[in-house]
Amino acid sequence: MATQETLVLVKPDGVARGLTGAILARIEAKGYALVDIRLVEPDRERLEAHYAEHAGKPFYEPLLEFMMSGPSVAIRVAGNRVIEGFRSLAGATDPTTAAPGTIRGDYGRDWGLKVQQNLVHGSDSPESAARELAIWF
Ligand code: DAT
Ligand code: MG
Repeated sequence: MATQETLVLVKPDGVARGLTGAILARIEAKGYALVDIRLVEPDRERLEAHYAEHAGKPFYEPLLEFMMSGPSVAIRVAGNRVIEGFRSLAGATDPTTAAPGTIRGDYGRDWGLKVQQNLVHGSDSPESAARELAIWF
């Protein structure tokens, strides 16, 4: 597959901890292009759209609360197979089991029940990327 676009979010924990630059550096070092970038303080409506697939799950409300706790940096990233590639850079959802060398593995901490504080979001399919990019840009 050729060039794709994906939505990357540096979530509120990543912004608050001053990790935006480190995360951007990894995206750039991998050779992906930064197409657009903005700081966003999302309201509930935007987050309900973004996380629609998780509505009703036990972690849904805490996840929305966390995502409203501060600004996120939204980035439109382009590159060959960038959707799969960024998820590989990000690592597993749970920061404790995310492999060393990944963003979540290197910077993510075990916050007890707060698995949602895993620093970044990356779209998981071309369909998700198109839908999510329209929500954040
Ligand atoms: P990912 O962000 O790796 O695509 P996901 O789409 O399954 O993971 O979940 C979205 C976010 O929700 C995830 O980044 C953190 C939070 N989350 C997922 N599973 C969770 C759980 N079991 N407990 C708490 N938060 C969870
Ligand atoms: Mg996901």
